[in-house]
Amino acid sequence: MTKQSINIPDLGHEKPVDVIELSVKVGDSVEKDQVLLVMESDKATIELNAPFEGKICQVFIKKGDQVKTGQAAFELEVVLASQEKTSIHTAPSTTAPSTTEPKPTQAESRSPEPIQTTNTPEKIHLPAPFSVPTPSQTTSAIPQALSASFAYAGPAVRKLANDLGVDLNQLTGSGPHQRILKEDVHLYVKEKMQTQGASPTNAVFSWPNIDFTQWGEIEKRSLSSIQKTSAERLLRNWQHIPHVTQFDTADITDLEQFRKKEAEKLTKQPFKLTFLTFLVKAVSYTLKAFPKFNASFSSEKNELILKKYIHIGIAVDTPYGLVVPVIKNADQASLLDIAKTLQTLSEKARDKKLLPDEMQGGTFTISSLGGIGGSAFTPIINWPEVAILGVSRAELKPVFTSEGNAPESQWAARLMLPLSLSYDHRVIDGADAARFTTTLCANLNDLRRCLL
Ligand code: CAO
Repeated sequence: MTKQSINIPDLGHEKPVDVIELSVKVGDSVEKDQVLLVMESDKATIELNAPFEGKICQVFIKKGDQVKTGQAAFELEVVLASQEKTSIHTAPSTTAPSTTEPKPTQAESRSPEPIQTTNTPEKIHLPAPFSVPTPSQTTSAIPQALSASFAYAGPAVRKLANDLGVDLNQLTGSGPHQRILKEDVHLYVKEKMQTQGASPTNAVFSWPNIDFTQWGEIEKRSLSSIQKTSAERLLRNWQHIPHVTQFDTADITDLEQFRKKEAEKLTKQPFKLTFLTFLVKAVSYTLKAFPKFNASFSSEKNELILKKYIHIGIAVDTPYGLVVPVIKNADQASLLDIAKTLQTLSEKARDKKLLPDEMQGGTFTISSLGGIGGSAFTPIINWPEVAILGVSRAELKPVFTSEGNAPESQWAARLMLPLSLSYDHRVIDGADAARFTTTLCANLNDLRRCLL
């Protein structure tokens, strides 16, 4: 036995490449030509194959590492018979093996030099002894010895599997000698999607890597931890809750006049009486009449959990991402208390000072983009809640009305507030949603109804 270092082969350039698959571990027995690892440059997938039959005694790199030409990758304890059989000397060579090469004993007596082996489809010129087996060689050379840890597949199939996030060891190939084909990968993904559905936890799909620099200059920005958490939750909620969005428009002309008048009296206070305050009140009151919207749904037990408390979550836009502090028992709070709490929570949110308890226990969320603009949007439900209200910018609109003191119907300029209610259609019917928004609009139109 002789120990042999196996290095990353000449990649043809100085740039590091990613190790996308490590097919062996310390102690594994490997066949000659067995794939030890797969690297991926921006242009090609490159395999590093075992130059001899043997046992892996050291692994110097791991999946995800970036490696360069000449870097030590493995140490292999070469099986002597393998060297005898193939008569391959241990130094890199560009010439074909010769039967007159020194005998293994002689090879052993040399100071072993690192071997650079590879199987590169595109760029790298291989020393003949270590080249890719031809299909006929493959027939005999890819044997039963292939263990579960080694998936037998070509570079193109490995690249496809990597792009789709598929572990090739989970597949049985339908090609000759169980070689995994592209069709096998596609079939596997299709079956997974059908049996498990797509979800963050059982995803078999990942977006292919694209090098955008090929079209121009770019800048990379990492997501904040808040953004990462929101991204995961939004994806989960969007995928697993059947959303429908009901749109409606509330006439808030009178309410806004009242708000402005009252807000002027409070200018010396450390908080603002914003329109959102009134909305929280109106929503809380409406939820009392529509308990299904103030609930959670257990799909496992097929039951609706109706909550006797009303805690309103408010989506707050911060430089670090979206957070949702909660106004507890909003139905019982006065308008001034709601205004103060809103102010405190949104300041804390922007200063990253919210406590976990201040972001938990919400029963219904309001996402207000009205201060920014827009006419409608489709908010994503904030699980475990079953509905969320999106609020867009109020606008003066001509409305045909017969209400008020007008002797007969006429056009009037009214301040109209667009509302977008997304709800979980498993537990809320469209008719319920239309009733909810109609009632909410009526309550906003005349907030005195909330005193009843
Ligand atoms: N129509 C017209 N004007 C509105 C309005 C509406 N629907 N809502 C608010 N405004 C006005 C306010 O009256 C205020 O005007 P003044 O400065 O003249 O008084 C101005 O817009 C700014 O309001 P605001 O945004 O500071 O206060 P707010 O109480 O309306 O909202 C908060 C507070 C925390 C909800 C808001 O700052 C925020 O972060 N909104 C973004 C929420 C978000 O990102 N949602 C998306 C979630 S999904 O990605």
